[in-house]
Amino acid sequence: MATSRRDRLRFLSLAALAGVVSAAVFLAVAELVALVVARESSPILAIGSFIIDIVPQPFKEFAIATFGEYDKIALLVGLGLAVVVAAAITGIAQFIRPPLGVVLLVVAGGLSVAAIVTRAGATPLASLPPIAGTLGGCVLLTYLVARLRRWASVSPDAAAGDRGASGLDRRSFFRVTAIAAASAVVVGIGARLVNATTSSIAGVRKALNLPAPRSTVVVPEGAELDIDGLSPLFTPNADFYRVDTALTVPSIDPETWRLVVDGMVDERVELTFDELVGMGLDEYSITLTCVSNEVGGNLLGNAKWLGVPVRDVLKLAGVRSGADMVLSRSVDGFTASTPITSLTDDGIDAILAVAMNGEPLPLEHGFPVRMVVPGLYGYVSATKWLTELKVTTFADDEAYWTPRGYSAQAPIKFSSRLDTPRTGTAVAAGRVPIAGVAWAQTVGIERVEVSIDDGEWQAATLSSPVNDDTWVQWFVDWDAAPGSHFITVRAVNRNGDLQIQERAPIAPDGSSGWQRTLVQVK
Ligand SMILES: Nc1nc2c(c(=O)[nH]1)N[C@H]1C(S)=C(S)[C@@H](COP(=O)(O)O)O[C@H]1N2
Ligand SMILES: [Mo]
Repeated sequence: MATSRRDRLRFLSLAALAGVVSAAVFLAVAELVALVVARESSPILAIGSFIIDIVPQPFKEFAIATFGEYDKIALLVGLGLAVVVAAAITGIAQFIRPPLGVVLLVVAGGLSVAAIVTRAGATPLASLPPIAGTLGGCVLLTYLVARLRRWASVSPDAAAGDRGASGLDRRSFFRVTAIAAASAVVVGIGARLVNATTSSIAGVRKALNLPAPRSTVVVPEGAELDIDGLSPLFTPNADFYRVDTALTVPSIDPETWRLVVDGMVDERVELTFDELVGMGLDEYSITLTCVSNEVGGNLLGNAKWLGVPVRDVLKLAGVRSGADMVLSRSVDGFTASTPITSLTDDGIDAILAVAMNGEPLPLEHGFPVRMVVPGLYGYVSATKWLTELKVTTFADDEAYWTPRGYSAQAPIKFSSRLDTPRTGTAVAAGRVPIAGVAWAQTVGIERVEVSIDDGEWQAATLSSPVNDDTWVQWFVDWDAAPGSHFITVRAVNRNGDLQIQERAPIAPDGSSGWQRTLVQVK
């Protein structure tokens, strides 16, 4: 074995390199095999999804709060770094004590098989890619580290000699490492790209022709105020918040999409996309809200949705008595538990939506079909990439977030938000509009009130409401004097209830409290 510390360090680094290249081969082989036998089971994505499902709730909230929209990219980067470090350790282990590295690689392979086959909708074939990857990685690791060890034992002064047995081992180590690394990169990236482009649903979505709607949303005069910094009445799709557990956006072809209605029904029903939209499309304006929205937060938006009432679809199947919940399921396994009354009540526009603000649903917002239910937080109602409606009971079934610290039922706590002026951007003294939005889906907003520096509550002017399911905009004209000021806002709904003042965290059923904002006036 190499004796000098420098030599030892050199060989350990090369062993780490062998480990990293073997891991790259593992992933490339797995991606290649996945391309042939199981498109949806890319090991790295499956492991990422597995991690999303098992990480504790506070950590997930931290990730969303810290990285926002980029939480999944952050996860992938973190995962990538962890894989590199683990792979380097595997190489070193194999060098110091063979076959320890191979054992570690087999354990990693076993864990990926477990992560993949436990995914919702995984086929038995899905275990092939990580098994093939493990085999490829093990063969390469064994070969490379064997060369390295021979080279190290024959020639303590490793780098010097290019002749004899050690020179041979040295050359074959580098040659095989380089070839393996290059092919892993080419094959791995190639397979991923082919997989991504051949399943390109973006093009299908673009070409999709929806039947003309029977009705469109009527926007009354004065529904939209023209104030700088105020949220637009309809949130553009590109700006619409996105919250889901999907690491990669599911690609679903409307041609092969089916909606199954089963469970406590008279007759199981299966609908194609054409059958669903053939039932007749109407347009609805509904404000969607996430339970993770903090007081003053951005996790809500308003859109015009084109869809079919859920009650019409349930009628086709016939709901049996005793059912009190519909468990809606996404193709990726996510589920939401919605009280059946919210879906069958003639006065509530719960819909299966196929379009958002005049275009087919964007892929990230649930293409081709999602649920939208006025008055309920998204996690208990707004299932994207919808595939099944199971009529059931709260006693018998549980949705994705229920065992993860959130209530099985969660009506939206009505609330108000200040959009402008903002904390941190000083405004000039004089006439300053204070403006924002307020929402009380299914009930409607009666009044919004503003208090400056804890003084008298003054009524804000409201925009003309589109309907009770849509937020309203509000504003107050303020004669701002230089200095710092506190602005507090609260709403009253059409039942005459005052917005809850007491602060509550987002778990288990949504935040509450009046937003109080500090603004600087120059
Ligand atoms: N398939 C699926 N649907 C889902 C979710 C999810 O994680 N997976 N998240 C829900 C939550 S928590 C919210 S708030 C809304 C958000 O919808 P959006 O991303 O279109 O704004 O989708 C809901 N539908
Ligand atoms: Mo949510």
